[in-house]
Amino acid sequence: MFKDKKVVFSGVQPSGVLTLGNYLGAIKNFSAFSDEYKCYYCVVDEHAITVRQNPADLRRRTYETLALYMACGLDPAKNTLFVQSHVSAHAELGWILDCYTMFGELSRMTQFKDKSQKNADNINAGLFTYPSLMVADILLYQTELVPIGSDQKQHLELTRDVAARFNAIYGDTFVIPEPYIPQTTARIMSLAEPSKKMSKSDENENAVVRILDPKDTIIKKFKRAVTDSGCEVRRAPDKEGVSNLMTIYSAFTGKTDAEIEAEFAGRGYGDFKLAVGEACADALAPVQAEFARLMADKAYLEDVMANGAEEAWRNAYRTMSKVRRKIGFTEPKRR
Ligand code: AQP
Repeated sequence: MFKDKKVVFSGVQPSGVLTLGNYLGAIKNFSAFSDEYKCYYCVVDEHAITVRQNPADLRRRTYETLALYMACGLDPAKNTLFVQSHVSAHAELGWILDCYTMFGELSRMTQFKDKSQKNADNINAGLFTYPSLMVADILLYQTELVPIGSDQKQHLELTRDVAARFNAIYGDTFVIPEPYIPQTTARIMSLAEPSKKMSKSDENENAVVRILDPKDTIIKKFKRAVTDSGCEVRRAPDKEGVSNLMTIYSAFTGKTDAEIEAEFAGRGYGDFKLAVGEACADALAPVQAEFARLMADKAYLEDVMANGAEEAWRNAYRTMSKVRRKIGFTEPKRR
């Protein structure tokens, strides 16, 4: 389809201020693909409304998420940056693929189970069929590679199953995508409950470091991070909190576990937590500065959105025409 370059697609929901998990597990890795692949990075606002959103907040966060993409190094000249609801083919293919996704498959999705528990008063049909919209997001662009955190692995497996099912019925239609999951930062854990993943919608602010938190807030949150009753900085299955902090420290400094253990031998958790907080805040400072610059220029963000949507449409349209023809939809006569 896109003869010259293979395709990368990924998305982030504008459902809150992005976290260190979103950054280290996904966005930070996106720009590595820009030279070699044709990259689509989407702000998935249609996914965000599976949980009730305040409209003004959703609108603002959509701009913010786009600005954060760029502040994290994504050049709109090299990557297609766009908003999901600006390309209605996502919803259209989503509906079609709902009809090729089984109730049993969706019932097994752990994210649906988790989010239904968290939103017991709003277990809507969209929350249930969210994964088949994600399937459509990916297949629409004939994607080869999807950079994601490990929490999205199950949805990617479903994408592969649905694509293979559709191809088996109608002949080759969709490329079957592969996940790209970072080795060490695939699952950044909550600072308050290190057995749970860090989530942007967590109600406990101390559990979550946000990309836009000021330096003193970041340091305060790391100082409060739950560790254990010991004092040894060492990665171990029974030291989830410390292991999570080591992962974060290593991601920002490039140091190995052995180097980190040697650096903090005999120094206790206080020094270690402060060092993690400083490394994190210092690494995020340039991202925050660039974000502020971009957010001050809304007209530019709107141009990026418009260009991205146009480019995405051009390629989505080719897949949609093929799918419509294969399943037997008629085309309206153009007048
Ligand atoms: N804790 C995490 N560690 C590593 N990667 C993570 N991602 C999310 N949390 C972590 C990755 O970030 C990308 C965008 O995620 P999303 O916005 O689609 O939503 P999510 O996975 O549901 O993330 P959140 O933060 O938990 O959002 P809410 O609270 O709104 O549900 C994905 O690639 C994801 O893997």
